[in-house]
Amino acid sequence: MIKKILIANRGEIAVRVINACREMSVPTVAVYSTADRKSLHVQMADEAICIGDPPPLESYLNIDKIIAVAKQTGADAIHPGYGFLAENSDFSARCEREGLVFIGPNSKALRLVGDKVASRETMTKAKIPIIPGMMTKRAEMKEFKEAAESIGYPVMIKASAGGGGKGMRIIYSPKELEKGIEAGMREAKSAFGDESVYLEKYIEEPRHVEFQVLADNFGNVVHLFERECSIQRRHQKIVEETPSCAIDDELRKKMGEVAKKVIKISGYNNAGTVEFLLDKNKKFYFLEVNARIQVEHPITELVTGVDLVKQQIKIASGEKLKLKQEEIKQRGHAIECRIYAEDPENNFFPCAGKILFMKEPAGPGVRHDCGIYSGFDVPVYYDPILSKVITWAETREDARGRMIMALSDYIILGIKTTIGFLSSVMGHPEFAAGNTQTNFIEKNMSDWGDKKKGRKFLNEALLAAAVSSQMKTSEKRAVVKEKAPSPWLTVGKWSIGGN
Ligand code: MV4
Repeated sequence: MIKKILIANRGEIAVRVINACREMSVPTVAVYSTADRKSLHVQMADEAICIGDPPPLESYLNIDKIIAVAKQTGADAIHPGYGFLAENSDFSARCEREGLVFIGPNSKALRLVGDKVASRETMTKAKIPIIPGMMTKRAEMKEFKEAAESIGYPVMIKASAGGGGKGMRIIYSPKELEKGIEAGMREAKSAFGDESVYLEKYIEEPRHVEFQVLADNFGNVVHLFERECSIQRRHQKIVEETPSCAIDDELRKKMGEVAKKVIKISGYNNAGTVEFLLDKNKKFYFLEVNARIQVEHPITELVTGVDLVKQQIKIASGEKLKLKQEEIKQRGHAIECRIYAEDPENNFFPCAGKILFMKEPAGPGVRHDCGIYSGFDVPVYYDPILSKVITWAETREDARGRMIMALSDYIILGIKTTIGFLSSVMGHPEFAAGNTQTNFIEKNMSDWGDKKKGRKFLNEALLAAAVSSQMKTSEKRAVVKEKAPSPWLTVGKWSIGGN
């Protein structure tokens, strides 16, 4: 069994992982940058070590430093969360060499699934359906032209080392191709350090349906059904739900089996997500494997009752999967809304700053995975995700109703957030009807900012004033580390008399 876990991440996912460790009585080590001294994950972990300056390369991406802290604190395992080092095969390999357990897939599988063209080749051999397109990278311009003709326009340029939509572009006609390829290669080089690009048939108005899988170190693989993540903005998911309205039980079964096969032939272990695109005719294509715990994992946890982070830790400890495919069922419906520190009235511009007041949503069927608190200063250096609201109910309509309530109860003052925008998405008749193709935001929400502009949120200003004095006493305690839990640690800063 793992004795102590270092969490190589920050924010809500670090908090989520620490909570799983606490439930399993595994001690935790938080690492943090100087911008995160007062972060929630630092307060919650049993130990916390500062690893450097705010820029990610000097802290959360600093492999040498993180390995050194693991050794120094006696942590024998590292959970990478999502982002940062989560899908870095060099980091996974380094942990393997140093005798540390990387709570994620082995480095070989990680390398394979990180190379889109290589994995397309592997999948073709195994008769996994993939989007028609090129099977080689590093082609000459002439070969790109021939490939585009045989695939048929429009085509899509993708980076082999890419994923999550970075570096993609659509090409509608032969005259755009050459410039597109050149630009795509430049972009891929600067984003991934690898200029390899390839062409695929462009699928119009697809839906994004992904399957959660768990694989132990003994070849046992189960899937935990799908998540639909079609509502995205510039390749950033903002709403996810399960089950998907777009697939029936027959298709669900087929895609689940294909997902497991993808995992088996990749030699993949631990938790993973197999992404598919679903076209208008309900034909599905394998897209990529996301080799990490994902932001949207809670919706799967709510409908299946399986704690995915605990499963990750058990698998990494060398336990066999106890879950049987027949026993995993979807019950009810879950929706997740991601709360970002962004201004939806100003093109989703990131908004760092101090949170003057926060009231968390709560109630039956409401889960709040959160990395912030009243008084916390959101740093500018990292992904602006603050928290996630996840609701569960027996039906989609009731889960949507609970989400609308939860979002209206949720107050964050001091910085701009996407809460109001998400409320509008939840209330939109097209969302209510389940019309969640990937162009949902452009099609239905593009005038949202204009509608809201000029409105004065007087209530917010009044609330801010009212709570600002209270803030002085409700500031979170400094980091205090004691072995035994004590009520004095939870009361916050206080004093007798005066202010
Ligand atoms: C595509 C596509 C259309 N045709 N590939 C975006 C994320 C990345 N994992 C793959 N993506 C897409 N790949 C082909 N051949 C359209 C998208 C896409 C998309 C996919 C899922 C959810 C939202 C999306 C938004 C824009 C484009």
